[in-house]
Order: sequence, then C-alpha cells, then structure tokens
Amino acid sequence: MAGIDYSSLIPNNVSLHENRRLQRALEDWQPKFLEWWQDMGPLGFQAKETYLRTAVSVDAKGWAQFDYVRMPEYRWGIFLAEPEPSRQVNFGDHKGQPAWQEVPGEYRGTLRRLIVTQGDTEPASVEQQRHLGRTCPSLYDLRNIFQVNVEEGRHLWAMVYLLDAHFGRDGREESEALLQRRSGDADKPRILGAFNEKTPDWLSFFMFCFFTDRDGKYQLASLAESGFDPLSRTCRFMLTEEAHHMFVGEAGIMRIVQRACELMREHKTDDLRKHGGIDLPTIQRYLNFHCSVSLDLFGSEISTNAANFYTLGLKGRFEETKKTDDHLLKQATYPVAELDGERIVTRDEPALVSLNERLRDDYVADCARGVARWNEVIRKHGIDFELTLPHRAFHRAIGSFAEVRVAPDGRIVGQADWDARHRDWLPTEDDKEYIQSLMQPVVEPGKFASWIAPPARGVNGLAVDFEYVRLG
Ligand code: BYC
Repeated sequence: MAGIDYSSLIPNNVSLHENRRLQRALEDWQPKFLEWWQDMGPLGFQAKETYLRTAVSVDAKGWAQFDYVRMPEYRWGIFLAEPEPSRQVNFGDHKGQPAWQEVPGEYRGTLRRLIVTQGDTEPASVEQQRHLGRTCPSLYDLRNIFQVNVEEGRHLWAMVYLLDAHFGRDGREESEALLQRRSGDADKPRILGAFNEKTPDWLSFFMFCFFTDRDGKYQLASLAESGFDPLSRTCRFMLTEEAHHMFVGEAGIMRIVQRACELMREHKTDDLRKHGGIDLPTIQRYLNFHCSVSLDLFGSEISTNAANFYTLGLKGRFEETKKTDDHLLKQATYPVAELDGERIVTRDEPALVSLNERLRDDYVADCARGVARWNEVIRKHGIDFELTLPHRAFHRAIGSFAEVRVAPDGRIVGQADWDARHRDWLPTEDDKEYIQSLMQPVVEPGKFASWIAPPARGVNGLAVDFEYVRLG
C-alpha cells in the first residue's frame, strides 16, 4: 500500500504526510479496516451510491460536504478540533499545568484503556446495524443509517489515530484488536454490554441512536475535557457528528409516535397492529429496554476508576470548565441513589467516587427533554398517554441495582412479581415478532413504511423524495 496519497485519501488536519512512522502504521491498518468493513459493515449496499456527508476539514465549510459516494470509497478522515492556545489541565491533581501533548508515561495504561473502550463501541455499533439496510422504511432512512455507519467508522479511525500516534507498539496491537472483537460474539465480544445486544429492527435502531449514542455524547464530552490534549481535540470534533446520530434517533421515534397517533385517530382504536402501526405501549417497552442498557454504560454508581480518571486529569465532568467549584472535589459530596434493604434512598457520597452517577444524572436530564418532545406530539393529537423514562434502577446489569428486581416506577419487586409483570415492561417475544413482521423494505423515493411518518424535511435542504441512495 506504499505510495498512497494520504492527504487526499484520508483528509486530515494532523499533518499525516510529515509523520512517516504514523503513516506506515495506518498503511498497515487501512486494508484490515476495509476488510472488516466489507465483512461487518452494511450488508448488500457496498456498491450503491449514497448521498453522504464527508468531513474534509474542521471549519464551517469543510466539515459537512455532501455528495454521492460508495461506502467503501468514503474518505474516513482524521480530524482534531483546532487547538486552544495555552490550554491547561483543568481539573484534578495536575490542575493549572499545561495540557499534555504526549501521554504522561505513568498514565499510559489507564489512558489507553479509556481510548480502547471508547474506540471499541464504534465498530460494534456498525456490526449491530449490519442487516438493517435490507429492511429500511424509506430511502431517506437508508441514507441516514449509512451516514451514521460511516461516521462510526470515522470515529474508529479517530481512536486508532490516537493509539497509533501516541502508544507505540501497544497502540498498534490495540488497533488490530479493535477489528477483531465482534458484537455479540461469545468468545471475543465487544467490551461494553449494550454493544453486544442485537439491533434487529428499526425501532431498536432509532432507540439505540437516541439512548446509546447519547451515552456517546456524554462520554465524549467528558473525554473532551481531558488533560491529554489530542484526546480532547479528537473528542470535540467527534461531538459534532454525534449530534446527527442523536437527531436520527429522536426524529425517528418522533415519526413513529406521530404515525401511531395518526392511526389511533383515524381508526379510533389503540390496537394498531391491525393497521400496520406501532402502538404506544410497545414503544414504551422498547424505550425501557434501551434506556436501561444505556444507563449501564455509565459504570457503577460508586467507582474508584472514575475517581482516578478525574484525579489524574484524564476524564472530566460534563462541561467541567463551566463549573465554578474547585475542580479537585476532594472535600465535596454528591447525592447518589442507593439500595437500602428493600428501599432505594439517596445518600451524599464523596463526589470523586460518584462521578459516574453525576454523568448519568446529566444524561437522564437530557433524555427526559427528548421524551418530553415525543409526548408533545401525543398531546397535540389529544391522546391521553405519556411515554416515561424508566427509573434508573430498572433492569440494570451494572452497579448497585444489578442484584435487585425493580419496576419501571422504581418499586423494588420480588422475583414472582417480576416474572408476572416483566412482559408489560420489556419487549416480549410477541412484540419482537410483530415488529419484525413490519420490517419490509420501502425503497421508492418519497415512500415510507406504514409504521413511520415522513420527516418534516429532507437532508441538506433536499426534497424528502430525493433519491438518497441510487439502488438502480
Ligand atoms: N459493560 O468502576 P466501574 C459511544 C466494567 S458510547 C461491561 O463500574 P468505570 C457510542 C469496567 O470496564 C460511549 N463492563 O466503571 C454510542 C470495569 O472493568 P475492569 C463509550 C462494564 O470504569 C453509540 C468494571 O466494570 N465511551 O461512544 O468507572 C454508537 C468496573 O468499572 C460496563 C466510553 O465508555 C458495562 N456497561 O466506568 C457508537 C468512555 N460498565 O476495569 C458509539 C470510556 C463498567 O474491572 N470508558 N464495566 O476490568 C469509560 O469511561 C469507562 O470505562 C466506563 C466504565 C464509563 C465505561
């Protein structure tokens, strides 16, 4: 692969052409990435021209260039947000020191683990969504999922760049391992729980984009505060793309809710399964599932790992620099929900070990704003139903609530209650079968599946019936 013009093939603002060692590492990795993309990327559409956004620079003009491209020819670029002059470490024991341009030797292992954990989620989500193109509800949605997929690919490139540029041989080995783990594989699974779940249908996909990509937003925002400046700058740029993924999720669910309401009004019934819609209680059960597995992604409520990441200056709080406290947190406390026998109580805990919970709080508040916008659609149709976020203790596999059974309203219930009721709370086999039966491809420009309303507008100012993917 020697002799590739990397500046044009891999748009970048990290002067790739000046760094022979890094170029060689990426030259070695790139064909393996493409092989992984062919094996695990969107199935069946690799040769189709798709109207995609590509970042060719980080400025306002360059970060969103739209054109038709075949996915394997997508130009996965490497971009860091512009440097902040004289940036410092803004929290923890090194507060006030100049931000690090190289990895501090003593934090190598910890930082590598954070970057690998972040990087691992990116290919995982592409793997999870591999089959969805075949059942797209419209060409518009097909284009959107491919946009999300290529950008997750770019986010993998972003983490591989950090590993290859700053972690020597260990980094290169980790870059390879990122292409070897597989979502849901019993022997070599992805690192975090939610990324080993299946995304078998489009309702799950939109929920994933709303809930799980939003974890991405909060984790990236915390890493964007890092004292390790290349990580900070990388994450800052990734956040611009992450916003689109959450839009796809929020707007997707909103359109499903809209369609459900239209069908309820038209047929004067809640039973939408006769009419090809997705009823609101089913949407609620999918919401409960995706919210709870995404809450797990924040780690344990009380975490010495989180305290260390902060004290070492590696991972901050959401909007760290906007906070007005001492940014050391050694004396501070934070209210944390905990199990107390048969009750859930809130106790003040040392703030440093509570940082996962604090980030989870920021996340839950953000999710609640999105759910309120969905409820606004229901309310406008004059329908008496409200979607709600499940209690944070519901259906958890990580942290203090992993051992107990909790109802979506926060009541601790016994196993017998759980067995009797969980079909009301989580997607049932029936639900899954019904949703699967709806997954019939709709590929005529401007047409939409029966269970989802068209979007209010198309992509990049284009019409909703634009040919977003050329299937011909
Ligand atoms: N599943 O103290 P604890 C995204 C492990 S999403 C499995 O509780 P800690 C995206 C943990 O690793 C954002 N294992 O947690 C979205 C630890 O293992 P070790 C991804 C889990 O370390 C959509 C042990 O349990 N980025 O970008 O404070 C599409 C005890 O750890 C889980 C990041 O996550 C779990 N859910 O925090 C595409 C940021 N949770 O050390 C992309 C980087 C915990 O005992 N990662 N464990 O072997 C981190 O900051 C932290 O690793 C975590 C966990 C927040 C994930």
